[in-house]
Amino acid sequence: MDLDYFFAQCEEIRNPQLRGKPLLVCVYSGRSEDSGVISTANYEARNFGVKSGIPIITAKKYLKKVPESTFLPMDRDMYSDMSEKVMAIAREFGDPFEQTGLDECYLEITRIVGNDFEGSEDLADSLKEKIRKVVGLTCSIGIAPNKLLAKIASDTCKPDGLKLIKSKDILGFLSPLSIGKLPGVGKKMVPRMSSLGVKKIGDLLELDEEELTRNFGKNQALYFHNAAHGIDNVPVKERGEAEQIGRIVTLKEDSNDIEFIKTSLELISVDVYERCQERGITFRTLGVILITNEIKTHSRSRTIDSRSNSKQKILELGCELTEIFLREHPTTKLRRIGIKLSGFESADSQVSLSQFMD
Ligand code: TTP
Ligand code: MG
Repeated sequence: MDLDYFFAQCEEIRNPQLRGKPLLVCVYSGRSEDSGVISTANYEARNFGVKSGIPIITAKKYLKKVPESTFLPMDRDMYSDMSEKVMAIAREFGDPFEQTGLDECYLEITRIVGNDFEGSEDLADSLKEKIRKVVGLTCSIGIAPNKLLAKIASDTCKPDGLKLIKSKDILGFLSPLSIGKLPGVGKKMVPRMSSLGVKKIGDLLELDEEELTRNFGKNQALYFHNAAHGIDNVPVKERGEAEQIGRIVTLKEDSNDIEFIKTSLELISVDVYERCQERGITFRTLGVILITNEIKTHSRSRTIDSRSNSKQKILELGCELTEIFLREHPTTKLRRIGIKLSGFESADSQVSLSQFMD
């Protein structure tokens, strides 16, 4: 998931009058009035050739004939705030979840939708819709068998796009793309690739490993060779304290009967509880993931006042959130259900804190 023209879109949300005309977020260096570079620009400005990284003076030249263009200084605090809200939503949709920048993250959804991509587009649509409704931002999502392909897919469907690449379509999708679309092939690398006859990603398939190694060294050669084949085995990894523990199961049959669903929730509660126990941690936030018989994915979460690691508490909260959802959707039946814990702290630190307070 990658947010569209992120900093500029944040500014459009703060001041909707800026929509529909070129808007540029600038990093002013302060040396003279217009010295500095463009951080990002909305699509209206991009239509005039404006790109991240070009001098502000150049952008002004491109937009000479568009006096209604707006140039704004960066407001990183606001963008970080928006980013946090988006990521709090996104992490409910993947397990594991990995944030890799202010405006991008990866979600492992295999355990949620299964191996066959069934329901993956609905899941992505729900995520897009929730981010748009709650925060107001549009984003683009690529769904693929690995992170490399998902990233390229999201880049090719911008803005407000959704692109699914199934295993059988990998080479057909990758080969015609220009080589610059491959992560790691920057401005300097493009002419080097070109001198080897590589203009498209597919052209890489024509070079043998020896030739690649001679030109790029062993590590990069291996990366290019694999990437051109759509191979990437780097897993989605939780980062730092943002880790979460979760488990999703399929109900024996589709149901909206809380007593029936509770038997599955009991099973999951024990599992996540034991994993917390093993690691000696307590949680503050519990979320449920609810996948309906129409393969629509919903999530609900609750942050509790005091930390917990009680089996009873997990089950209780899980049931409560599920019941609230079922009341809101009286005709919906659930097919799969999951629980996710986050906001961890080690149980030890709590003990020592309470001792200290005594
Ligand atoms: P990107 O996701 O690369 O760009 P974007 O979100 O503006 O546009 P797109 O719709 O193509 O995704 O980067 C995210 C933010 O990082 C961007 O809004 C501003 C900042 N940024 C810079 O400050 N300088 C840069 O050169 C780039 C590429 C991004
Ligand atoms: Mg972006």
